[in-house]
Amino acid sequence: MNQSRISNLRQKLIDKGFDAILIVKPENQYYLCGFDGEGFLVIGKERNIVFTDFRYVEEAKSKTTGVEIVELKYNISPYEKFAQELISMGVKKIAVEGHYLTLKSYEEMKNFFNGIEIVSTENLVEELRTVKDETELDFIKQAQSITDKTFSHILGYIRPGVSENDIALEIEYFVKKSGADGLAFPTIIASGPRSSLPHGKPTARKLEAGDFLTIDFGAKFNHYCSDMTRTVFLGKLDKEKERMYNIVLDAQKRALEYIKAGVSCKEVDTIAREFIEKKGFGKNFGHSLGHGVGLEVHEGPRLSQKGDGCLLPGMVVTVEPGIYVEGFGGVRIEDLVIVTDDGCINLTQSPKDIICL
Ligand SMILES: [Mn+2]
Repeated sequence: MNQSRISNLRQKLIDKGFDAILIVKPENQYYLCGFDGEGFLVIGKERNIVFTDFRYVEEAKSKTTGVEIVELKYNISPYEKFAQELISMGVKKIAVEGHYLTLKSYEEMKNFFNGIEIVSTENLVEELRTVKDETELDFIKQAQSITDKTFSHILGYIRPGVSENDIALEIEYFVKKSGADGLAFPTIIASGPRSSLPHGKPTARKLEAGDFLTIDFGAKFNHYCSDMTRTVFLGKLDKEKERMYNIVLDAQKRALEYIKAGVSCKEVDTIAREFIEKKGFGKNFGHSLGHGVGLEVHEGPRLSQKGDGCLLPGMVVTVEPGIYVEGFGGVRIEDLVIVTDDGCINLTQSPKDIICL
């Protein structure tokens, strides 16, 4: 499996005229060879090497496939070591991850890479990662299933007087107890007037009757993330809040119905956005409709007005319209779906009809 990932990347390198690529981004290293320590990965035309130090050598040997392990010693710059290997591999032109390599590393690299041309590239591995294979889909499904289980648990915990921090803590405990590696990202909890903050961090605020409560969280299972948002209501629902909720839900349903392989990423965003605009809340939906999810909670493709390209079967994306009214409250509903040839498979099982607690 990793071998086909490496050979897909190699083909891209050959097409672009590179002899090798230096991978520094951890998720890309893990994706290509299973290495999850600290180090560097070089993919060449014939050899692939993980460079790491004593702390990770043993683990790297047992966990990786398709790569040699070279130990980095403290008395030599890693870039000097790479240069020695690259020269022996006959590398003349190497790609680096320009969106991830620091300027300091680049300066150091230049000192040792005499006669090797260094070219900045972006997202070569991330592009491969947008389409998931069966193993990846299975891990994402399990991550989302833990997320759904946690949501149903947390509904029994939410009541006036409980703080946002309490809820966040209970979510994290339950997610880990359920077999996840941990959270996919720090949980977003925004209640009452704070629910108009699209990415509100939990605070000591205690819930009150009449609050909207937005909970956005996910689990990580075997390195793969899930992502879900639900907005619930405390007490007797008022008409304006119910109307807001139903507009968001309708916008999401429209986008979900539209999704299938071949449609443009930008169009999916437009479907939801135009609906919300028509209902008078255009300026209150200030973020994009969705994003890819995998080893990172935010990855390609982007479902936004800036998104380019089309959806492909096996992509995993969120669909998460929202309306946020300053000082009043906000609603977001987010599901996670797998794109298929004729539609999508919704992995999110948690209920979406308005929940009043
Ligand atoms: Mn999301």
